[in-house]
Amino acid sequence: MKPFLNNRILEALKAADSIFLCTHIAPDGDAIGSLLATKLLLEGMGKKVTACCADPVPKRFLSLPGAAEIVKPEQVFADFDLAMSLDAADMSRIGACTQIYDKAPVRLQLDHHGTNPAYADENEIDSGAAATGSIIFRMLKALGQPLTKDMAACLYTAISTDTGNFSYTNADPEAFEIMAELVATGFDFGSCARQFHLMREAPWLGMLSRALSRLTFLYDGKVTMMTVVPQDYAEMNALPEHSDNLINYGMYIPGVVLCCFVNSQNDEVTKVSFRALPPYSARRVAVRLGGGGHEAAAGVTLKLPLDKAVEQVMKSIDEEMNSHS
Ligand SMILES: [Mn+2]
Repeated sequence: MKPFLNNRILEALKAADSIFLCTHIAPDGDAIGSLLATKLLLEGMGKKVTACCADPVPKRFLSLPGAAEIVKPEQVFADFDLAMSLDAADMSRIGACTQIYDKAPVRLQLDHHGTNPAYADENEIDSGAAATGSIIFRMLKALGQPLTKDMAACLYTAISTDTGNFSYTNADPEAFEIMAELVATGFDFGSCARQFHLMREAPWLGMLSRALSRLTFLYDGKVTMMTVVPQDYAEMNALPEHSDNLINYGMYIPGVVLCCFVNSQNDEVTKVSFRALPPYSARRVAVRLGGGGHEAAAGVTLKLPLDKAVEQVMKSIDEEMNSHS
């Protein structure tokens, strides 16, 4: 287990009474799991905690302990002694939580994105951590707090989703060490695993069928591209969360080293995600377009219509493929 390094964060948390917690927009399992685990941890220390996310909590995470208490920024009127953001690679990623976060007298953050500019007053950023959930586990140990079943369910959600159910290379020894302690609490591992890693809602499968129907191979089968458009969401009764992880199917094909998922939002905005295998870098492809992320997984939101976005994306992919040919 790696140590928690920034003691000033621990001291600030101990000294605070009211705490504002927030996480990134379009929240994933690490975002919601980290938010709820930290909420439970700090409540266990007698703190008054408000957990906030600017975007709705995806339905599949609503069964997690405390998920119903996550509020929207527009529901928050109180002032706080301290604000902490979790898993947000830069401050714009917390969306409308920024106003509340920024006016707190002490601003902290925990994150594991290598591109994080350390925007808080006190930062604990470890790009070597499998998930922000791993850093929260270190913090729990450093604070000497007990690990409860409810916290275990939340941290399992955080770490297992960010490691692709322990199948990505970021699933390091620490992730498995933490996992052993989580399972030892007796939390309902079986139903959490089934819920987060096996079950799929019908609209998600509908979106998958649309994405696969448009899968194209580029660069002699080394690159794949998939596209979904607003009409797909409407026809499949799908929410934004129903395109989560569809991109991975582009990487499940032997020989593919880089894949791209183009998610058209409307005539003006196109979200694009990337996955890559070394030596190719999803982060480099995204950063050239103004986005960010990890070597293996990254993304960008382009203020461009679909066709113009694809043009830009192709240029960045071309640069990446030519740099290693
Ligand atoms: Mn994460």
